[in-house]
Amino acid sequence: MVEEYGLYINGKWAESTGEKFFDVTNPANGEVLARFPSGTVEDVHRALEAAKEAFPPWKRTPPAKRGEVVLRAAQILRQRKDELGKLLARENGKIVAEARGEVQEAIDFFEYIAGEGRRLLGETVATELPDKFAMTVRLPVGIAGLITPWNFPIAIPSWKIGAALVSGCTIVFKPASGTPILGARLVSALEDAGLPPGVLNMVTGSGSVVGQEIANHPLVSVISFTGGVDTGKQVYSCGAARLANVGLELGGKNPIILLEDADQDLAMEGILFAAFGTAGQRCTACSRLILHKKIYDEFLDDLVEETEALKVGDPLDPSVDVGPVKGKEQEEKILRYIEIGKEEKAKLLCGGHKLTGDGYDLGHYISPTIFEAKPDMRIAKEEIFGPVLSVLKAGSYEEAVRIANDVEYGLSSSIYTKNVNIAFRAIQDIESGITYINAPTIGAEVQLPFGGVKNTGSGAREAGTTAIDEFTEIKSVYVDYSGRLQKAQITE
Ligand code: UN1
Repeated sequence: MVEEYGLYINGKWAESTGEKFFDVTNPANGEVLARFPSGTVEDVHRALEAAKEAFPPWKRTPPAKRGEVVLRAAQILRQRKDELGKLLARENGKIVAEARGEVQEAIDFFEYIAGEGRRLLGETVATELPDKFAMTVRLPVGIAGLITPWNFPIAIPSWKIGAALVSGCTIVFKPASGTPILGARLVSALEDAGLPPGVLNMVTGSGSVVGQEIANHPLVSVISFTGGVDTGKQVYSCGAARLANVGLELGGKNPIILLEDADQDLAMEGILFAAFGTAGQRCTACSRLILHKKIYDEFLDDLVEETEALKVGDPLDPSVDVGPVKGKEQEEKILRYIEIGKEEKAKLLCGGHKLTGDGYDLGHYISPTIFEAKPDMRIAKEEIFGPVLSVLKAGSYEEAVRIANDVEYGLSSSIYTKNVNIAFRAIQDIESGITYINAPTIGAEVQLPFGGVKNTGSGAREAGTTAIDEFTEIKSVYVDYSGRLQKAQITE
C-alpha cells in the first residue's frame, strides 16, 4: 500500500500549495512505498511564518522542559524501533541490522541531548574590576533550516533536530527526497511527545526549490546541511550573503591504514564492515585501504576472497551482508566510477558490475568491488559513495600517512597497529575529524563530536558535547554591583 504523507506545518499535516507529488521507492525491488508533496516556495514561507510565531515562547521554555519533550520522543521511538527499522531498510536499502542500529542512533542522540537541557553550560569568568561579575549564557540562534541526506534518514535528522530543539531554536526541516518517510516518522514521534505547534515544521520537495528557499531566506539564522560537497558550497554561499551561521557535513574519502604488525583477522573484519557495510554509502565508509608492502600480497588475496563471499541481496533477509545502493542515480554514478577506474588502469580484483538475475533485476545491486589503485587516480581521490574500495601500497608508516592525507576530504580515518607509539602519532598526523585505532572508520557514537576537516565541512561539530554550539549564540554578560562607573582598562 502506498502511504500518502503531507507537509507538517504549525502542528498539522498539511497539503502543499502546489499540485505536484513525488514517489519514494524501495531500492531493493522498485516497490513504491509512499507519496509526498513537492513543496513550493510558498510552503517554505508558511513553515517559516509558523517557526517565527513559535520562536518567542519556545525560547522562553526552560531548556530542561525542551529536553523533556525530546526525551519523550526518544521513548516513543524506542517503542517503534522494530517497525521503524524495517521501514528504514525498505526506504533506504541498508540491511535490517544496520537500519535498526540507525534507529537506535536517533534514540541515543535524543536521550543524550535531552540531558543537555539540564546543562546548556555557560562560564563564569573573573573580571579585572572589583564588585563586578562576568559570565556567559547561551541563547538560541533563531530559526534553524535543516537539510538532511538520504543515507541516514533518521539519525542525521535526529542530530540536527534534537540539538536545535534543546537549544531553543524553531525549525524548518527538509528531508532528502529519496528517504523522507523516516524523517516524517521522526516528526510524528516529536508531535506525539507533545512538541508545541510551529516549533518543528517539515517541507518535503526538491533541493532546487525547497532547499534553495530555506538556504536563502533571511528568516533562517542558522542552516545545517549534510550532503555532497558541491551543494554544500552553494549552501555556504547562500548563508554567506546574509552572514547566517552555516554548519556543513560533506564528503569523505576515509582511509584505513594497515601496518605490518597489526592483528590481521581483526582488521579484515573491520575493513569488510567499513567498506561494504551500508553498501559503502556512509560519509564515514572506508574507501581506501592503505596496506603495508610487507603484508600486501597475502592480505589482499584474503580480502578479495572474503569480499567475494559477501552475500548481496534483500536488506530484510537477515543472512544478507550488503543491500542495494539507493537508486538509479546512485547506481549510475558508482558504475561510472568503476569505468573511470578501469580507464585509469587500476586493476579490478573483484566485483565491478551491477548484479542481475533472480532477486536483483528490480533493484539496484552492485557487487562489492576492489581495485588496486595508485594514490593519484580519481577513484582513490574522489568520493564514490558506494561499495568500491581502492587498495594502495605503502612502504612505511610515513608514506601511509602521506597517502592518507593527500585528498581533499578529512572525515574519518583508521589505523591498525599494535605499536602504541605509532598509534598515538597517528592521532596527531592523520588529517581527519575522527580517528579510530584498531577499529573501522564507521560507527561513531553520539556522545562524541562528529565532523571533519578540509572539504569535509565547516562550522561547529554535530553530536557530542559540541552539538549545541551550532544552534546557540554565546552572550557575554557583565554585572557591575559597585554602584559607580568603573572603566575597564582605564580605572586603576
Ligand atoms: C554519515 O554517514 O553521514 O559513524 C553518518 C557512522 C554513523 C554515522 C554516519 N554513526 O558511521
